[in-house]
This record gives sequence, C-alpha cells and structure tokens, in this order.
Amino acid sequence: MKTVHTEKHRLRASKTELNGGQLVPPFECPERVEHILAELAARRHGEIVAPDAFGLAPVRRIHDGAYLDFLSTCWEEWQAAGYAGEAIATTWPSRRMPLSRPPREIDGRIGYYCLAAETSISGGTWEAAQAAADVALTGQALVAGGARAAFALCRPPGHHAAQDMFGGYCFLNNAAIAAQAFRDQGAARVAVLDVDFHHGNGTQAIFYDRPDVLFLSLHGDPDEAFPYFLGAADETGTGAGEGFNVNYPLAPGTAYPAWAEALENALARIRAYGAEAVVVSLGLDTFKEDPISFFKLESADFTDYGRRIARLGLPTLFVLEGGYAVAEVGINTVNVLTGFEE
Ligand code: SP5
Ligand code: ZN
Repeated sequence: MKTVHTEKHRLRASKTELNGGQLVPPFECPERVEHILAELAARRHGEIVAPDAFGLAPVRRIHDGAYLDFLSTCWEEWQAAGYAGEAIATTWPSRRMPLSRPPREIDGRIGYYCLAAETSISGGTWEAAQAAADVALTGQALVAGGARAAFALCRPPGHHAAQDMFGGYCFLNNAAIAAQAFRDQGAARVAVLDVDFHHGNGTQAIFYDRPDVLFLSLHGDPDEAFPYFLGAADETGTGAGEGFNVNYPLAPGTAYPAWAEALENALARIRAYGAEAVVVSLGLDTFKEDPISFFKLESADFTDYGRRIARLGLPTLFVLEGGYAVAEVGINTVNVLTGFEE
C-alpha cells in the first residue's frame, strides 16, 4: 500500500510538554516519523506519495469555525501577550462554572479549547496540523479511488481532538475528517477502529450521536490512564447514535491474548454493522516498552493484528496516532502494514 507523507510535520516541534510537574521535551516529536520512514525504506514497503491540498472545507465538516480561528491565531496572540514560553492552558471551564463561552483574552481562550495542559502550542503547530489533515484526506482519496488500503503518516496525531478541543498532542482529528470524507463521497456506513493505547475521546465525541459512523476503541481503562474522563464500557452512544459507540477499556498489564480477544469482538461488530470502509486510528503505544503506556504487546503481535484487520476484507485507511518508544515505532508500524498485506 502507499504511504502518504510530507515533511511539513516537522513544523510541529514544540519544545515543552508538562509532565510530572516539569517541562520536558515532548514525547510526540518529529523523530517518530523519521523512524517510520526509515523502516518503510529498509523493508522496501510501497511507494511514498505527497499529499494534495484540500483546504479547510473537509476540516470544517468536523471542527467548529471558532475553534479553527483559535488554532490558527493562538501562537501569534500568545506572543503578542508578551509570554516567553510556549502556549499552555492553566484555567478551564470546570465543574460549577456553567458560563461556558470562549473568553476574549488568550489565557482564557486557550483554556476554553484545551483538554489537557501537557500539550503546548508553538509556532508551526497550526500549519503542521493542517498538513496532517491533508495527509489523511489524500489517503482517504486513494482508498475511495479503489486502493485496498493506504497509510496516512499523520503527525501531529488527531484522535483526542474533538469538534472544539485540542490536547493529548492532537489538534485536528485526522481520522474523523477522513471518515467524514468517506461519508460525504457516498459510503453509507463507516467504521473507525481505534487501536491506540489511549481512548479516542475526540473521535467518540464527534460521532457519539450518529449511527452512520461506528466508533470502536481498545484502550487503557480510563480509571487508570489518560484521558481519564471518557472511555468507559457503558458509553454506547446517544439518540440516533445509541449502539454505535463501543469501548473496550483494558487493565494495566494487558498482553496480546486479551487485547486480541477484544479486537476480534470489535471486528465482529464491524462485520455485523456492514461498514463500507474502515479507518484505523493506528497508535503504536500498546507496545510493551512504550514510555507512557501500560499494555504489553510484542513487536510480532503488531503483524498478527494487521492480518486480523485484513480479514475484514474492507477498504482500509490507516491513520497514524500515538506511539512513543521511538525506535520501535517504525518496526511496529510496518509490522501492522505488512501483516495486513500478507
Ligand atoms: C495521541 C496520543 O497517544 N496521545 C497521548 C497523550 C497522553 N498525554 C498524557 C501523558 C501522561 C503521561 N503520564 C505517564 C504516566 C506513566 N506512569
Ligand atoms: Zn496514545
């Protein structure tokens, strides 16, 4: 399968992540993509193609206009406020503060739109996020045009970003934007299968009241893991979307047998649903050596689950999400793709 990639991901290169009370170099760094590209080359995996420019119209199908205005101006406003560091939220519309509207001043506005303070906004973030959406949309176009599968090498990732919320290293929800593009081009039912270690809270929120996009997520139990406040098994959708959201929260230390059992359950749900296309939110942070996660998958397990996803027999778009054990991210990514192609 083809890989869609652009160097523009390098524009997302923040210097700081708030971790354990310290500002540290971000886990979500440009080197992640370099390792994947190196492994794709070493194993002579498919062609690498550049993205087309789709503009903001397909992004606006998912994200609120005022949120996009915020993302595109945040860094300039932060600098204009005279701050020395990167843009980090410190105040949120939390419980018992029902007056929830975006304030004018940038400290308030960034808090309004922010999920989690670990994610700093820096110069180039908006441009890189737009480029990642173009990468996802180009992959979607390849699959819609008849390719069995494509790999969108998206960075920054997307699945924590909701209609009007960034955080968890995510700004635009690349997978949701691609899933919506399949719908807008005529697919009646689309499944988004999220295998990142973390719950895809943004994707869930976007499609929660809709029956036309089935969302399924395997992830660390939110009682134990980020994003903490969404991802429980009893979140099954609302209104017309009731029954079309499926969460598989899994315990610390989960290894491949239990993970694969949850995956098979999810794949059976996708078959029964009658999806016409599948978007895989491909996070590699389920790996046993991932620095911020607690599952125990081995590199060979990634090959095996690539095979299992292929057995759906559906047009499939892989969209990169997380995965931070930097050297192994390349190996494990290409293992999924080659397992799928066997
Ligand atoms: C796309 C993606 O994978 N985003 C993940 C964002 C996680 N951000 C919070 C990280 C908190 C790390 N805490 C580690 C605790 C280990 N004991
Ligand atoms: Zn993750």
